[in-house]
Amino acid sequence: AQDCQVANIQVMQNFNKTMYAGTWYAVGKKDPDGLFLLDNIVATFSIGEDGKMTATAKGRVIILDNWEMCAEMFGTFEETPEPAKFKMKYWGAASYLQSGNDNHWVIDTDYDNYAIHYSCRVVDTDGTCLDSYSLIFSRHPTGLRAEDQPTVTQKKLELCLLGKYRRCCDSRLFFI
Ligand code: AZE
Repeated sequence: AQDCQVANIQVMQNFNKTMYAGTWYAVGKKDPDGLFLLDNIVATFSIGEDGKMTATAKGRVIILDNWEMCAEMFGTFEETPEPAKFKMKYWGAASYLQSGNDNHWVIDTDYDNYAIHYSCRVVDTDGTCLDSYSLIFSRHPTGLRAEDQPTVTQKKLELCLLGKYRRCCDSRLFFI
């Protein structure tokens, strides 16, 4: 059953950041309030010699109402006692892009095909999330494998976000 309490959200057990490293293509997303990456989102995670995870993300954004561009973003991750829960500090290559600190939780992944990311920015007084964003990642720019769809749907339900995602990212544009 879903109680939609942020504190009760199950994350990936025994998360292995080395296996998570590499490129992920967003094939679905639930937006936060305000500005966010629109589509064509590709994220690449790396593990440094110090063992710390970092990431770059690219995506289309529209800023200043009608200026469309490809945002190049960077993130560094701070570990927490739970291996799949990170604190992400992020910023843009250009100063007019967004910067901030977000939670970065890996809800589920098989490392080779799909990953479900979740970030709650604001927890409501009742313990549910007031402002969240979530990305469904695939290792394949063409989308999720049919066999991974049921798992992803189940996790969307557990995040209380079923029906709130939209498909994103014309995969052809990844290669431009
Ligand atoms: C994420 C993948 C890991 C690295 C980063 C990510 C988040 C990026 C943003 C970007 C927002 C940009 C905006 C620009 C105008 C989770 C995709 C950095 C939150 C709104």
